[in-house]
Amino acid sequence: MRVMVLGGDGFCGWPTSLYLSDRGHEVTIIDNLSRRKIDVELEVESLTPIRPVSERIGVWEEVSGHAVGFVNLDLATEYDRLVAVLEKIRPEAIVHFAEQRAAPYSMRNTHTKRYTVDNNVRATHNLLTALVATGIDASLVHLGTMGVYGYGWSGSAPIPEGYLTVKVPTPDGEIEREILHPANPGSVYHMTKTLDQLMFSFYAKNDGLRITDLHQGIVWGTQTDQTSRDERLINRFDYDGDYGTVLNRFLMQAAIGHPLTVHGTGGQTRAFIHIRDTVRCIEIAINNPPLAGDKPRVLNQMTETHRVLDLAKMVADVMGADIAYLPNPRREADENDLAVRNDQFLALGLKPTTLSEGLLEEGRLVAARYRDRVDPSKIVCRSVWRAGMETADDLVTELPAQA
Ligand code: NAD
Ligand code: USQ
Repeated sequence: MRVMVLGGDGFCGWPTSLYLSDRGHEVTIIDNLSRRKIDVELEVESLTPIRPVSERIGVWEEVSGHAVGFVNLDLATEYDRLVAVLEKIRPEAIVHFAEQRAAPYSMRNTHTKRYTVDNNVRATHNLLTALVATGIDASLVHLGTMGVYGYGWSGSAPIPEGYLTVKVPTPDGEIEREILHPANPGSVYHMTKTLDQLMFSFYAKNDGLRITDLHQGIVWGTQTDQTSRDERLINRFDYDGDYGTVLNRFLMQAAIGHPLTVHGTGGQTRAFIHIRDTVRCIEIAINNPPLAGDKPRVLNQMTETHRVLDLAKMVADVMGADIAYLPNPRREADENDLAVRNDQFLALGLKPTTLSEGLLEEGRLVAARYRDRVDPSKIVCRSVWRAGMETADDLVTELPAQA
């Protein structure tokens, strides 16, 4: 298939591009490199030394024999170029990762709130209108988030895949309707994903676009079979307080001898998926598109749920770290239950990679190898959900000596 990977230079997009390329798909990456620019703005770098995009694409061709295309294009602001690229490539599938994806960054200040909405909503809408305008019948696979549902809204009832069947009282008795699960975002970033869902719903209904929305949990891990073929293909690993996600942060913290930064009591339960499963799920999704006229297909892309404190304890046990309980910079429940259905991916053949000591060890090795690249002043999360909320001071000021 000819596949366009929007956001293909990012943490999920890069390994997905290589995986699809390895599987024989003709891949073109579209990316405006905004994520790399945000690193410059935040004065932080990926823990792993990612190479410039043209170099990593060149190395991939060298080691695999497969060419991957690249177009530097801003989906949110360069609509005419987007149309021209779509007309040139005429993709059969489009994978859309290209959004500002950090909840803390989206809450950092007024500018980042506005940027996140402007970037994400316009990027998605430009893509949808460009598909309609060009008449290109590509199936669209979008990366959404488990966070559109909120966490624990339905108590112990498992979160369904996108839609909820409700009973509507009418003068003639109750009727049943299937509705999008109520949106319950916990950050400006998560809010943009709920807005995406409405746009998908409209364009599927009005224009017959074929859309799959993958409600993905927190991705952890770093490398895939493809990115580990050459050090210059290494995937990014975010560890800082805005972009680092919880399990990868704990692995990095344990590897450098930093206490594990649990927010509040650590009673938050979240859904997780390993990066190796992310790339497989994307291929499953592009191979199983909905039909024109169908409502967007929603799949929960996660394999397991864990409480933050349980993860911290597991990492502390395996790797020998202390746990620090820090003031939570987010407005979120101290504790929540979370049960999630993921029947569709399982039925389509996903064999879940679940948390294991082996994979934690892989994370530790990556983190230990590049520990000298860590800036300890970037570890504590300081983007607060409301002005005046308390945050912790740095827990260490210098990189602890190697154990
Ligand atoms: P990332 O920031 O590493 O990658 C996103 C890529 O999109 C970056 O390379 C960035 O430069 C590009 N991009 C952003 N805006 C763009 C625009 N306007 N035009 C062109 N390119 C643009 O993020 P990620 O972790 O790879 O996440 C990818 C997608 O998956 C996101 O949409 C995110 O919401 C979703 N997701 C991620 C996770 C996770 O844990 N990382 C979990 C669930 C869902
Ligand atoms: N947390 C800690 N300590 C830390 C970092 C985080 O206790 O050092 C806690 C947070 O308070 C939160 C939980 O861990 O309760 C998860 O935080 P996170 O930063 O790992 O994940 P989140 O902000 O939810 O965002 C990530 C991705 C986002 C994706 C989302 C999927 O950045 O793109 O949409 O995971 S989900 O969480 O399922 O909605």
